[in-house]
Amino acid sequence: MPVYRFPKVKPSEITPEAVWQGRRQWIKTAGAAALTGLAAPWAGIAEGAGLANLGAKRNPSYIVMDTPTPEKDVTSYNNFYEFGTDKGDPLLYAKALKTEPWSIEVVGEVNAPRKFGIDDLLKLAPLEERIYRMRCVEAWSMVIPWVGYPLSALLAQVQPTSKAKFVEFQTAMQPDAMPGLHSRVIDWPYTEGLRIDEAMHPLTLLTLGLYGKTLPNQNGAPVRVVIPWKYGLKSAKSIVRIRLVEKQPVTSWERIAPSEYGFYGNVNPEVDHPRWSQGSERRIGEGGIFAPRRKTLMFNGYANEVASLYQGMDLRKSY
Ligand SMILES: Nc1nc2c(c(=O)[nH]1)N[C@H]1C(S)=C(S)[C@@H](COP(=O)(O)O)O[C@H]1N2
Ligand SMILES: [Mo]
Repeated sequence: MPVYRFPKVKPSEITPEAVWQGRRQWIKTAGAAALTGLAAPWAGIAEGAGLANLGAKRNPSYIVMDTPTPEKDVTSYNNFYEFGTDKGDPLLYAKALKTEPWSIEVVGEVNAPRKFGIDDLLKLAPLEERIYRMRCVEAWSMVIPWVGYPLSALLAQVQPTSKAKFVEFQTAMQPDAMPGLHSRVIDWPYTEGLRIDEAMHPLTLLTLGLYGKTLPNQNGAPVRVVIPWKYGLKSAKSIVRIRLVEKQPVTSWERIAPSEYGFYGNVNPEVDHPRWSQGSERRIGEGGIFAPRRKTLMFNGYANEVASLYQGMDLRKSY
């Protein structure tokens, strides 16, 4: 059985506190697992076969020790409204998404606007595997081994100007492949945004794969972002255009329901959605509706890393 290797430096030197605590928890779990003969959370996918596929190296500084959600659930329980609003629709219909050729155009307040093909993106920075906790605004969560690198590596290539205060993501519109575009559930294209410091934060991942393989279409192939301290809706799938702008962009969700979805979308158990509580969540893959709910953590458990970004802000107003 392949074994998870700890870094040579003391993890407490390089690892955010929460992750480190999680790792100690994991060591206990692994020890207990060895005694009882049960598999440790990681045993099944540590250095798994898929890893070789994209050639990603696991980054031990960005791993949570929760048991990863089974790949089958990650790829069959999805929100991707372009393909329908049922959780099973993206798996059924996203096959029709045409992912080749593909490029992301990066424009706006930048000195070097550029179009990046997928081959450019795959070479732009070393691919890392990171295991992130993900939390949907609908109060369910998953733990997903993503493959990608910090979005900051892409943004550095285009040299943002001093006026670049926000980043806007626009996602693909393929009317022939996307039945959802024919009903106006949201104002297409699906548009999301981040403040520039959020976009440059090392946790914000330009994502090209999961479970070691290229992204399945239903998870936002061929390229998406992942922002683990925010509700899932911020993590735009199948991105075709990134615009750096001076003014705060209006996101698709804000436009449909401004009282329910603000620009920030930070996971916050203290600020409920107007129609339901955000205090707890159901972890997908954990025994369905009978499994005990988990308490939702501030910033989805990434407070040590990101709370400083919001110092002095009223998080009830900036939801
Ligand atoms: N283009 C696009 N991106 C999207 C969505 C969408 O409907 N369209 N749904 C969002 C929501 S609500 C969630 S929870 C996550 C789900 O990502 P996953 O299916 O990979 O878990 O994608 C986000 N990105
Ligand atoms: Mo979501």
